[in-house]
Amino acid sequence: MSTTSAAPKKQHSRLFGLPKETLLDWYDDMLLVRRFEEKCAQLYGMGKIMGFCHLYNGQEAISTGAVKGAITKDDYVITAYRDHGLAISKGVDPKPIMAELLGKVTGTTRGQGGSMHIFDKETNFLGGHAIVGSHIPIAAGAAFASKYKGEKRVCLCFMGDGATNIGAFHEGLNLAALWKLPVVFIIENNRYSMGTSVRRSSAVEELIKKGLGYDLRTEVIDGFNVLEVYTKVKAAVDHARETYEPSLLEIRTYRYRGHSMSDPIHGHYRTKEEVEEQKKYDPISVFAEILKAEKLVDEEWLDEAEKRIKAIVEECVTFAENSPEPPLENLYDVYYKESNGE
Ligand SMILES: Cc1ncc(C[n+]2csc(CCOP(=O)(O)OP(=O)(O)O)c2C)c(N)n1
Ligand SMILES: [Mg+2]
Repeated sequence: MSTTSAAPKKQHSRLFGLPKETLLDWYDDMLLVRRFEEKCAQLYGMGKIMGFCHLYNGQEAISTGAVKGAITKDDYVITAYRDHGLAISKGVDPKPIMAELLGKVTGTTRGQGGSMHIFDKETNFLGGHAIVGSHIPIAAGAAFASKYKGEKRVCLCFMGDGATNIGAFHEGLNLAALWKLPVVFIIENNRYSMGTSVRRSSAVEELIKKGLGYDLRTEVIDGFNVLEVYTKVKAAVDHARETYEPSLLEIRTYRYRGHSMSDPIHGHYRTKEEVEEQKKYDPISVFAEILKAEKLVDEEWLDEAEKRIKAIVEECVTFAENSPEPPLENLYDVYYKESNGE
């Protein structure tokens, strides 16, 4: 045995041995999602983004920990209409996302899908679905395809708390459990579906209990801590890859903005104080504090990160604003694809 072996590297136990570059990359990703959404709110106010637009502010630890952290490019991600953050964390170029929001031909769906329908074949981002719960059986289908072809791809299926009250949720979970499909169902429990709290809409408040009816592997996760999201989602993904067995995860989170851009931030269903109280657990600040405590970053680095991310968001806006609108003859192009019989 060598007596001159290098001294062991300092282990950051609360950082799960993750390399510094990875952690800083995750910080950038969370910040990009936050600043991208803030810019969307601004552009919406200026009338440059129109129609439905649901922002992800407050939920960034989920997209970064689960999508950027716990899966690979080959894995699938599918979600509902609150989709910008998950798309960015999946590696979809944010410039075409912004162009899609502005209805430009360079957008991810050639400007004809809008905010709720971000798709990207290249990164296996399967959308962007406006009908609550409709994508859950589609997730089971994507996982079925993976298993049928003998691939090892896992599908991460995100949904809101409200979606767990929809019939398609139960159909999707049942088939995934019955056929042992490699899908991880993730409830982003932000406590409200539009203006209705979980208590007023679900027979069980602990949504995770809904997995017991299908004998699913279940786990509750703190959605304010990106590291916890990463480790627990990764465990479910590894399990799905090895055994083809699905899981149901409930990530407890909070949305800072109104349900969509046309809704008030608190309205009558929650108080301003509640929103302010929840902001004390802001996932980006929580992560910044961890990184600082571990001496991986300082205030100067954090300021630089702000500048770096601001420049990326500005590039997205310039790209989108300088892009043309879709020509009229494209009108039916993106909706149907002729089958070649395969
Ligand atoms: C089948 C269906 N019913 C109703 C709606 C209207 N709707 C749009 S979003 C929404 C709330 C869903 O809340 P949740 O699943 O918790 O997701 P969140 O918005 O909190 O991310 C409703 C009822 C819809 N789009 N589809
Ligand atoms: Mg909700």
